[in-house]
Amino acid sequence: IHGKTVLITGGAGFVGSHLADALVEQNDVYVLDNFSTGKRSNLPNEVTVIDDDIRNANAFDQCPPADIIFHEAALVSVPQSIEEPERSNAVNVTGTINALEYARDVDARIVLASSTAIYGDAEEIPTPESESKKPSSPYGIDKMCLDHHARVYSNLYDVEAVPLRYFNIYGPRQTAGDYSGVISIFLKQALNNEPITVHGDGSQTRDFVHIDDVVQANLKAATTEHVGEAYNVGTGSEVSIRELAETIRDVTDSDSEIVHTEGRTGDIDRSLADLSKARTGLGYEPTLSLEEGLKALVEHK
Ligand code: UD2
Repeated sequence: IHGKTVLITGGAGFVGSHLADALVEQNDVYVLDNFSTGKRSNLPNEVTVIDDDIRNANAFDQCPPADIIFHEAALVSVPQSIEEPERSNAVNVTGTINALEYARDVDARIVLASSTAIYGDAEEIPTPESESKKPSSPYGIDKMCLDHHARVYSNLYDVEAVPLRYFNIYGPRQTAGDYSGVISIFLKQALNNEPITVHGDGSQTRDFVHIDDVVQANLKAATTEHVGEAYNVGTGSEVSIRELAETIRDVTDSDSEIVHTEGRTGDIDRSLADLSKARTGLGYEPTLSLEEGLKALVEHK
């Protein structure tokens, strides 16, 4: 993509700021972020920042008509959505409708951050996009709404919407807090020689995809002819959380012990992407295995 006006919601966050990096040299990039979790230090200097909230529809009017929108702003934590379902709905659903309305107003393409959480405990593994949607958390319900709204906006209003169903993303700038992704938490624990906290027996699996591959999928979704369709973005490999804890302890040479805490409610048991549709519809191909991605991440620290 070059010579475009690009709006990134959540552009100061983990995924959004990597997209900003990839786009800023050849495009006019606007970032809409309320800095609730995003950081200014994540952003390249050349972007224009709109410090506002996606729940406020007027926030979008501060951006000149965009050609492409990447809608990454979200409340990303499953446990937080269980504690604050109303807030999760406001940010993840109302905020998405505002983004879609803006796309409709200015006739922009919109790529949206959907999630594999919409499948809940899937019957088919690896899971194709046609899997039934039985989310097991408010977060999953909200992302299911995002995914359906994108399809319906495409059908009803000809908005070129492309939801990407992210599996578990990791990489630099993912912060380690109570509501963060497990890899950032385990890495912090391992590097500090603190106990690594596996929830439950650790047999639950995830398909961990490196941020560079997520950026690749977004750039392809920005130009694909196959719009109004959702695509899985993962690697097609799964690892158990127990195994992940051991691998992270190894790659960091840590003395941490691995402890098991109570299982998390609303937690999904197995998660693994079928990438057939992403390969044909987007030309997406993951480039980093978990081992490679983890090594790069540890070297980066
Ligand atoms: C992640 C994303 C979510 C969504 C989804 C798609 C985050 C914060 N959440 O949800 O936005 O896209 O992936 O699959 O990025 N765990 C531990 N110990 C810990 C923390 C977590 O064992 O200290 C376990 C947890 O119980 C779960 C797994 O690790 O089984 C992954 O948890 P998570 O919160 O990183 O991600 P998930 O899959 O709930």
